Amino acid sequence: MDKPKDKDKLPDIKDLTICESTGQMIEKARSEGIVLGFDRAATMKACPIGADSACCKHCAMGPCRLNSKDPYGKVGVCGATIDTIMARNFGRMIAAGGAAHTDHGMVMLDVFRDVISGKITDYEVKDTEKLISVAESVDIETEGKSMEDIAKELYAELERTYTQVEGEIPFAKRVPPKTLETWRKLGIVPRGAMREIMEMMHRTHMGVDQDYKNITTQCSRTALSDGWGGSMVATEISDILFGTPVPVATEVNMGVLKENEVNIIVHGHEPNLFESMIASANSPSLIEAAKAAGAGGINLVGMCCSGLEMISRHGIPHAGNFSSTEAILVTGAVDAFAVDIQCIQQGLMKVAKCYDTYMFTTNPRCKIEGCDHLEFHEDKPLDTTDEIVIKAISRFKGRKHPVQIPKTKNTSIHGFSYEYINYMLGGSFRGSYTPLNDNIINGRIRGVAGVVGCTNPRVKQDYSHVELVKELIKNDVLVLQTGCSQIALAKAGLLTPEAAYLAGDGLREVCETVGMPPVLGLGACVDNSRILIAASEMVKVGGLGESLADLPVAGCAPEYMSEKAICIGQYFVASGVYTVFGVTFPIVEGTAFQKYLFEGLEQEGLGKWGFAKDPHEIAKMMIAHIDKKRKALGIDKTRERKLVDMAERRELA
Ligand code: NFS
Ligand code: SF4
Repeated sequence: MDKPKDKDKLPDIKDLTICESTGQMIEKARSEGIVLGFDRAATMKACPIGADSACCKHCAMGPCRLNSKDPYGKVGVCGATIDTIMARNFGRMIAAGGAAHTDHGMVMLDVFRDVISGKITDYEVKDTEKLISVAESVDIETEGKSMEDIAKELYAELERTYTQVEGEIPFAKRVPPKTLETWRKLGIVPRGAMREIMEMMHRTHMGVDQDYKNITTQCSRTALSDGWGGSMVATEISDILFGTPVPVATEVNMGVLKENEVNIIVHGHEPNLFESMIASANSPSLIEAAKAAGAGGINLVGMCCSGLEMISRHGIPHAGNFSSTEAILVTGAVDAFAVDIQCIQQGLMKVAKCYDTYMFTTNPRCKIEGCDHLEFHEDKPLDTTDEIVIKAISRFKGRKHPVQIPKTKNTSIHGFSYEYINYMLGGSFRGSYTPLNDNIINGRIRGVAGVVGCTNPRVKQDYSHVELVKELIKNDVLVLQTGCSQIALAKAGLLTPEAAYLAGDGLREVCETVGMPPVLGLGACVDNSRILIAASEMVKVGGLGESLADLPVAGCAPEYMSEKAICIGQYFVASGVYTVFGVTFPIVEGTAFQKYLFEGLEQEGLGKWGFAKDPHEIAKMMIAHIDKKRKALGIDKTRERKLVDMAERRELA
């Protein structure tokens, strides 16, 4: 086991996380000589040139490193300028991030096809209402047709999301007309994701596209093929197969582990594995086996994004976000840890070994050297998931490590799908986003913010998420959440209706009337597509402009770390949303490419990027943007009047 070099030099735990449970486990790990990502981050100093994206290794004439202090003082051996180098790197991040989401979405579509053809029998079309509404949204005639025929037609149509060589992807039909018009003008309506990602990789090869603006155009097109393509298909098909979420109260944090039960954690991104784990964990014979081994039962718990899908659909407890995945193994209480794809740190394996936790990779795309691989097949899913439960029971029976489970757990509510928000606001007979628009227009709600994305051990875990969201709701901004960010806020207790007391007067009034939290959990990272659909509905309902770019909304990933997050950021920007990132931004400040991303795109009718490290600064930027949009819509007046207090009134007189 690699020992931390000098224990005294390691950062203070209170600077690493605001999550008490994770902090306790970092401390325990240190005392046992186990190194977690938090401490690796402290000893692995980030390369400053790489952090600024000022280097290129696209060919063997390089690698070339430019100087971020004097970005135009040098060019690469081929003559590539700083703007070309940064734009190409950015484009490749988007290609990789988009590939991850779209490959996942394509797998969901594969499963859907095999379910409707009868090849897969363990899953079924659970939500026929959703099947019909998705089919109709892409202009499939549903009147008088059987579910099977609708499903087959929908499959054929959605396959184009990936494979279409020419023309627009199916969900382009959901884009507000004015926004779509802008995309057409700029040439960024995506074809199939495979084509866009391929072209992105081609154009960023040595000696191809060397005009940062032209590269950025393909960045937008590729990213949109994820947001309105791969990710959206992943969300919609998951809902069709496993049910559209409705709000459910559950528990989050490490305290959901149970000392006297067989604890199984699933961490990853595809709901398929997890859905079958639920079946196995509820199998009477396996529960019997667990009891025979002396356990009170089988405790199935989620982490990261697939955990978020399960929390939303089934109320399965959630143990923590990305930065807590290694730390939770240090409890010694985890009997099996099953992973599928994405955000699975290689370091997990080593920690799992230290505590004799059975760790399994299950997807052929994601194996880890030295880790047991139990491949998951959707046509015989229980073969794998039963085996995981059996292994977990055997580890429980032979537990050799003292168990130390942090006590904290928090109640929170998740599962605010686009459809549920519609119902919640409008009532069952006339579900509608009109009340939301009305409350934005009358100023009770100032605007809407999406706060999403990863946690990153380079910054204090959860801190920026929580500070940012608190400030937003205090200023009457309704917050929508996906991904690891949602768990940060759930642990802080903000995903409950009671948290409305932290909101500004206007937002609080709306929350109390509807009985909703001021912070709504929408699901996993692919479920950012739900935010796009909700925003499109706001445009359609009217009164807030004609395109997505007119809406008083903003987005943020305050602790991002992955290429997927960059791709999400770009598709929000290309959709018309001001999107602010924290931690670091892969760019040299003051360059033409930076100006283009941070200002130029907005002038073309899209959204724009922003960057700041401090959550309060981020809040200020987002609120200023929301106010700017309100002003442009002519709805700022109502709000200003509301803010004038007696003292100011006297002054005016
Ligand atoms: Ni999304 Fe980041 Fe990973 Fe999910 Fe969590 S880290 S970009 S939230 S688990 S993908
Ligand atoms: Fe250097 Fe140009 Fe090769 Fe990049 S493509 S490594 S900048 S020579």
